[in-house]
Amino acid sequence: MLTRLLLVLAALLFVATPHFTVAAAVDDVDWWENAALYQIYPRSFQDSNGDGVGDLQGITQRLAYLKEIGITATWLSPIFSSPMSDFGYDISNFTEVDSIFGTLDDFKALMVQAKSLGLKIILDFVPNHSSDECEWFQKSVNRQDGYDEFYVWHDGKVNAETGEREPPSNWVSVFGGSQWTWHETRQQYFLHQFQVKQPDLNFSNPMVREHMLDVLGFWLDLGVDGFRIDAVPHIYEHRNADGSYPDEPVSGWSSDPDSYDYHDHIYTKDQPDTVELMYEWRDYLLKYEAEHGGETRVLLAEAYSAVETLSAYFGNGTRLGTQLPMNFQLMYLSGYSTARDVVGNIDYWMNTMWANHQTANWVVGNHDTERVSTRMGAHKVDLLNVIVNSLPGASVTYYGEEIGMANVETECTEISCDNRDGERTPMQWAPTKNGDFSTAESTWLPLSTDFERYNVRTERGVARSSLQVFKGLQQLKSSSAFLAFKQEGGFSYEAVTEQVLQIIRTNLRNEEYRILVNMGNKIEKITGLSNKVYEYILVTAYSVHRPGETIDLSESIILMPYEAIVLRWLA
Ligand SMILES: *[C@@H]1O[C@H](CO)[C@@H](O)[C@H](O)[C@H]1NC(C)=O
Ligand SMILES: *[C@@H]1O[C@H](CO)[C@@H](O)[C@H](O)[C@H]1NC(C)=O
Ligand SMILES: *[C@@H]1O[C@H](CO)[C@@H](O)[C@H](O)[C@H]1NC(C)=O
Ligand SMILES: CC(=O)N[C@H]1CO[C@H](CO)[C@@H](O)[C@@H]1O
Ligand SMILES: [Ca+2]
Ligand SMILES: [Ca+2]
Repeated sequence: MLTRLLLVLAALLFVATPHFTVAAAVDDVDWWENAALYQIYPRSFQDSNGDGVGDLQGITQRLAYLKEIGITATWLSPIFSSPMSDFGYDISNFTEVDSIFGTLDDFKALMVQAKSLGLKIILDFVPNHSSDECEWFQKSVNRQDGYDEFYVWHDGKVNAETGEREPPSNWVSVFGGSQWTWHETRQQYFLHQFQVKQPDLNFSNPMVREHMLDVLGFWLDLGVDGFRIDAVPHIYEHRNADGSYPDEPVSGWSSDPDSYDYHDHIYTKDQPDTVELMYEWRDYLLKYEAEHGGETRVLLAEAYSAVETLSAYFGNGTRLGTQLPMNFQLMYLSGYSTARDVVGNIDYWMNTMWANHQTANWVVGNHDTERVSTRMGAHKVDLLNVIVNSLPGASVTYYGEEIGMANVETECTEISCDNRDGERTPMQWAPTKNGDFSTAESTWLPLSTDFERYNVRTERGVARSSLQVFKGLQQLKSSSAFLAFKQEGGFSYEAVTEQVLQIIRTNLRNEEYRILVNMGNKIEKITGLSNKVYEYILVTAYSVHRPGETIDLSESIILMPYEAIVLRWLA
């Protein structure tokens, strides 16, 4: 019903609107609104010096590949100086490149190559905490002038019964255990929402905020196109007027008092000041743009928060905030999710974010989440890639998802023992030694055992491989009908059966694409989708059709299990 209404509106607009507004409408889409974003985990993309760990020169060598597959911008997980206790999410110097990744000159060379290819570079920005080895923390420990209140320190409280000192509150860290750790030198507790080696900065301190703006400025001056802000909901904590910290209530989701899920995080997540901070950072970027020119600089925000909170991050009518509060809804799908489930997860975002701000982005995975192949099954990888690249807005691909990489079973080593290692293994470039990731004898994490089948070089030569499907999708994503999503009736989506998702993309030039995705393991026969004749233009491995074949949708269409196709109306 909704579909039909939108199509009728589109048809009406086509009649009533002269052609020049078409161009104007398409041009109204700023680069980030429809971007194909790609996350690189630098340790695992390409090793250039044979030490078994990826690095900046390696990324530079591989930038042409990103261009080949149609990427607009890539964001790099942290490349900054770090003791690597959380692989770079524990930063000891925010304006220095860690030697394992190379030098600042390597980064400058990367920027030059990216600019010459027309690729945008986005850096990870980790404001919530620094490493305990950061000079700022050392100064704070020693109460040096100006740094005394840089972090969140507290004396703790004395237990009336035992007379012993206890942490200021019952807060549990994201990785388990108390958020408060006693510091012998300073004789106070410090707060850490993540690891002990990641003390939280005090964002109520204007000096901290200023230092962080300087960090943004440092990298902007080197030409970066924006930042992806880590762990946004954790930046502020609630503090009572008397300086004490309130306990968090039990959530009922976990029986282990040391696990993060044990409490409802009403005082340590999504505090109101966070929204204001997003506006402050965006203002800084806007000022930078006004002074230096060039294209829009973006802020992506990592926030596992309710969509209403994300909506406030985006802006409120008078203030602008982060352009891309990341949407993880499609990451929550499982192997059992039906097309109707998918629509529910899409609705959750669209009903608020699209309705209020006409903005959307779709994340498939990241370095904290099992890969699609493992989470949903190898036969669902292409389906997810089709869905995120067919919906309006920006798509966010985690490296390797375009070739269908799966999680790898890893064992603890001296270098790493993290339950997230399985989705952080080396990129699979070719069916040769170490997948052409490194010339080392061994790599920091092992290669997948099936890299000889799932790798870039092999998939380049196989029609309908995940890589070929992904490339085809990027071509469509940058075409006129897929860019016209802000126009009335520019898109629609619905579950036409329990298992079949349909997405329609149109523009005012009367072009129309229909994307059909069969999430189920049964053959589906569908009638009444349309009364027009279409051409198959993109097919996945499970399809029995070829591009160029036609189909009359006034009759019926048959979809094989796990088949996804893109049809174009032959007007
Ligand atoms: C970070 O490194 C730069 C360059 O080595 C140095 O000038 C600066 O003082 C360092 N900053 C901190 C906070 O350690
Ligand atoms: C954070 O900094 C502000 C401003 O310097 C200060 O008023 C506040 O007490 C500090 N908070 C903590 C927990 O130290
Ligand atoms: C938007 O947010 C700013 C800063 O928090 C606030 O001052 C302003 O009143 C808000 N505007 C609206 C329309 O809510
Ligand atoms: C997805 C993501 O970036 N997660 C990171 C959030 O922040 C913590 C602490 O900085 C990291 O450990 C996660 O990897
Ligand atoms: Ca290396
Ligand atoms: Ca914090």
